[in-house]
Amino acid sequence: LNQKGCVVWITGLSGSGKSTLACTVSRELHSKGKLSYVLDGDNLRHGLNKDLGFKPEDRTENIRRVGEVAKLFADSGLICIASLISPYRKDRDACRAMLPDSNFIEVFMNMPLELCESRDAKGLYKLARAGKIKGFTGIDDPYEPPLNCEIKLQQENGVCPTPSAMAGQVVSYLEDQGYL
Ligand code: GGZ
Repeated sequence: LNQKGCVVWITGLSGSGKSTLACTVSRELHSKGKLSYVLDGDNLRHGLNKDLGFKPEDRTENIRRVGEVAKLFADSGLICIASLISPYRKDRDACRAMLPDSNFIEVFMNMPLELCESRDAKGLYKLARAGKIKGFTGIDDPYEPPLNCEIKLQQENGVCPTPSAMAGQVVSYLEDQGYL
């Protein structure tokens, strides 16, 4: 029985493809007979974290809580996939510090702001540009890229890899590390 759990922490701008990747990795793992669970920032903000907004201290608390829950899932032997903007390096590092080091796998969606903004699925960038949302990550709130992430996903020759190609990279990494 393979029960080695871990946390796959996906960070990046709104619209960079975090939720899609989380979902695709989870489905891929399921097809390999491996249980995983997705903790998605936007979803959790409707329940566990519905008391939190987007001020820096609220984001920090949001990430801390998700980090704690992810740790519980990993302790139980699951692969826990967390997808949150998690814009501040110190908050992500604090989550990493909760786990034995190799059990925290940081995945950076290194997508240009222009690409994320052009997708604008919910029209939030448009609102942020118009000043109707204040403190939007990438517009008037910072995103601090990881310095030492385990996996960096990005465009090649100006083209973003497909979700399934990116999920493949994550799954290969998990295989190499003995999680599958
Ligand atoms: C960033 C915001 C904001 C502001 C609302 N800044 O792409 P989405 O829309 O569907 O998901 C984003 C979500 C971000 O939640 P997280 O919990 O991942 O953020 S953090 O890790 O920073 O705590 C976005 C939407 O909420 N959203 N206002 N001001 N994203």
